[in-house]
Amino acid sequence: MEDKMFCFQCEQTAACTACTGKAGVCGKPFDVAFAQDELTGALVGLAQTELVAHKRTRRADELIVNGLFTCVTNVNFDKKAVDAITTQVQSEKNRLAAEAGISAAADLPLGGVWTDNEDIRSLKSLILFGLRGMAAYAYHARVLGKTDERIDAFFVKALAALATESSVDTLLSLTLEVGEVNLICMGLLDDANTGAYGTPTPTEVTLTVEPGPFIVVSGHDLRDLETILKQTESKGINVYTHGEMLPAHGYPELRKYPHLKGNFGTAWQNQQKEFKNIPAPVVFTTNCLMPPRPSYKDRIFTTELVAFPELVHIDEVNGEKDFTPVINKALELGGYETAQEFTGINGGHKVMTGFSHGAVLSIADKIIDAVKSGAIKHFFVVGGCDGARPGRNYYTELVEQTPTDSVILTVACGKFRFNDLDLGTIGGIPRILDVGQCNDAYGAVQIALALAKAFDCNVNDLPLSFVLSWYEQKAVCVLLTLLHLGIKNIKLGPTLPAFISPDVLNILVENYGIAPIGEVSEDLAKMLA
Ligand code: SF4
Ligand code: SF3
Repeated sequence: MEDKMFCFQCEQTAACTACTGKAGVCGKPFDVAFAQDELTGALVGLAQTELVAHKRTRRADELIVNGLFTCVTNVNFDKKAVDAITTQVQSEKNRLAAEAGISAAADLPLGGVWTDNEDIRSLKSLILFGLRGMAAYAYHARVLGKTDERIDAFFVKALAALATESSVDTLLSLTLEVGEVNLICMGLLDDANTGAYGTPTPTEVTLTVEPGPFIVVSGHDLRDLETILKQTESKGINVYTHGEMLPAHGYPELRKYPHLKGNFGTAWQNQQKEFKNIPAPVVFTTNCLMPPRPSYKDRIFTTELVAFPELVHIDEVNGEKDFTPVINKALELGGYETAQEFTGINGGHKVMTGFSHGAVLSIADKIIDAVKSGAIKHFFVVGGCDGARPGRNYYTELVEQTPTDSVILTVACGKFRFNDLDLGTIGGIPRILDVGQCNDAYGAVQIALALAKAFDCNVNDLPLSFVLSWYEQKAVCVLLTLLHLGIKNIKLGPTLPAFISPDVLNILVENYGIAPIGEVSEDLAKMLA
């Protein structure tokens, strides 16, 4: 095996080009990168075999979702865990081929995609990374019992196209189809989450941690949080959300647990600092896990597809998960002796969440009146991932400088840059509305579409600007959804993806007016013009 990896799927990629050394900037070692390429190649082989056999199986659907999600940035650093999925994928492929009496398609050597003509490579990367992001959403919906035939069939079609398709036009339309199907997928997850836990409503969340044992739960998986809340009931253990789990506080069926107390820490890239010597266990239910430092390595637990060598992984056995090792760790560490008044990035002691599309649309009349009276003159959607690059201060500065007659809708973990700011209210409507996790971009889209309907215009004619921050592949599929919806003039930062070739970028600029973020005051002036 070569000892040089190739990975350029996230914003953090080395020199804004590609991670090509013995480990990625994220800490992923080259052998894991190779294992992920092999897994992806195996998924392509499975998809091609399914197409030839004219047959999909439940097992194959599940393996495709798991395999794609496993390769998302900051999810799985464990070669053994990745290889185990590859073996399952190959054996399902061979089983299916034998059953259908055909020969199984060969696994795709992914190296060929990375060295293809730059436009083909760019479009195939957009498709593959978009699929990986979408698979994360499909996974969370699936654990709550929701699947959709259109999504599972599309995974097969798009994966197979990575091996068979070489026309730029066809790949371009497939890229937009990723966005179209991802809209269905985010809608499915919205249904799954609200079906299980109710419609989120505005909720204030404290950043203070009370004395005594506690557990921190990070990631996107609400069912894991619910299981932990149930298993810690009456045990004198408090539970705090972290990162993308913050919006969980908005859901009535999760908020009802009195020991779901507040939120610990900020966005993922601060975890190595914020978890230093933390007197409590932390459970990672999805991305974004960073290689744990020695001062807290013994208290990090993973579950679902998240894995890191030597960490305890909580498995599902017969549909049940037992978080006893986490509970015992919480009791052993004991938490803080006195209440700790933590703050957000800007010094705020609390944040608000729960402004789901259901909650916002329930006050649609109030919002429409505020627009008609001129009290609200502009909406911004400032959403997406957070990350370590200093250029991300742009998002804080932008939000701080937005005019007082504007409202900011936000989703995903980029909000931690500004969600503790007190920007006041307009006629009782807070100026910062946290719609939820990155998948709740679905909700932001529903709000935008409802406003367009109320004003009898197109979303692009609304006084509404999209300013996105990206880091990993879920942001890629959300961006593709916005493009599929025809949303124009999106600003994207902090840097443009390394996998977008100049020609593909030109297409995006010409057709959608997509532009990199620039200087805050200039960008604001343009958006408000
Ligand atoms: Fe590099 Fe990002 Fe790939 Fe990690 S996921 S290896 S940081 S490009
Ligand atoms: Fe953040 Fe990882 Fe992307 Fe769900 S948690 S948005 S970076």
